[in-house]
Amino acid sequence: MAVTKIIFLDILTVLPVPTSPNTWKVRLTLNYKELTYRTKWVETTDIESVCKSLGIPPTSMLPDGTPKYTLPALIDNTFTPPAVLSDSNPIIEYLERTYPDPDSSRAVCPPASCALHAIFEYHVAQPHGIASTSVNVPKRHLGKKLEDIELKGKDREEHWNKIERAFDLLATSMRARSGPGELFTGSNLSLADCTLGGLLLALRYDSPDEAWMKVSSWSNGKWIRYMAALSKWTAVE
Ligand SMILES: N[C@@H](CCC(=O)N[C@@H](CS)C(=O)NCC(=O)O)C(=O)O
Repeated sequence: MAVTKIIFLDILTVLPVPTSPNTWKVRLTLNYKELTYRTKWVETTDIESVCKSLGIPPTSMLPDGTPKYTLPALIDNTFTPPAVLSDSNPIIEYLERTYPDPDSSRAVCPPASCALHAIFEYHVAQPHGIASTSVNVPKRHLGKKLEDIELKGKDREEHWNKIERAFDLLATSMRARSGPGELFTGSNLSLADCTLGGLLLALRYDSPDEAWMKVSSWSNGKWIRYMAALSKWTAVE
């Protein structure tokens, strides 16, 4: 039996599916590229020790100056020495560089799209962007307890209205593209889809009764169609 050379590190949850937007982002890419990989599931409390033991670099610094370790991470043993990476965007760029699709129109992040993708990332993926939308997601980004940040009553309603407007704006921008397909560039996956798709998958599994219920009722069903288009690449082995 062939040895699986790519090890993908994802966060173990109590659910049978991952709920991290950033790990989903990379999983979507691995699946889209049809790469063979094995998931190493890591408990949240073990991320630092596992990363350190495997030589995976930290992705940022904590306020006290100590290194912060996060997932996703990936080890590719196809090469000697193996490629050892952390941080979703560098991992996706590595996969793109190392395993390009022979059909260049299937590229996830073509070099010409880098600047646009960086802007998208800034407005959508970072803690101040749409990613701060779900009342559940910020606890991961900001390291705060849910009960300390949870909005209530009118504030919560207003927050959801703001998010709905942001999603409507995205849906309107996506309608401006002619041609078939529900994704940002049509039917193929782009980095923007990995980012937004990762966020929506996390919302759907993490908050099915509130966040996903709301999002799926917005923008004339756009986000239901969007998720259906992504479903080809959401398998979790
Ligand atoms: N910039 C990193 C951020 C990754 C990140 O924040 N991962 C979260 C899960 S979505 C994590 O590992 N959190 C663990 C922790 O904060 O202890 C990326 O894009 O991969």
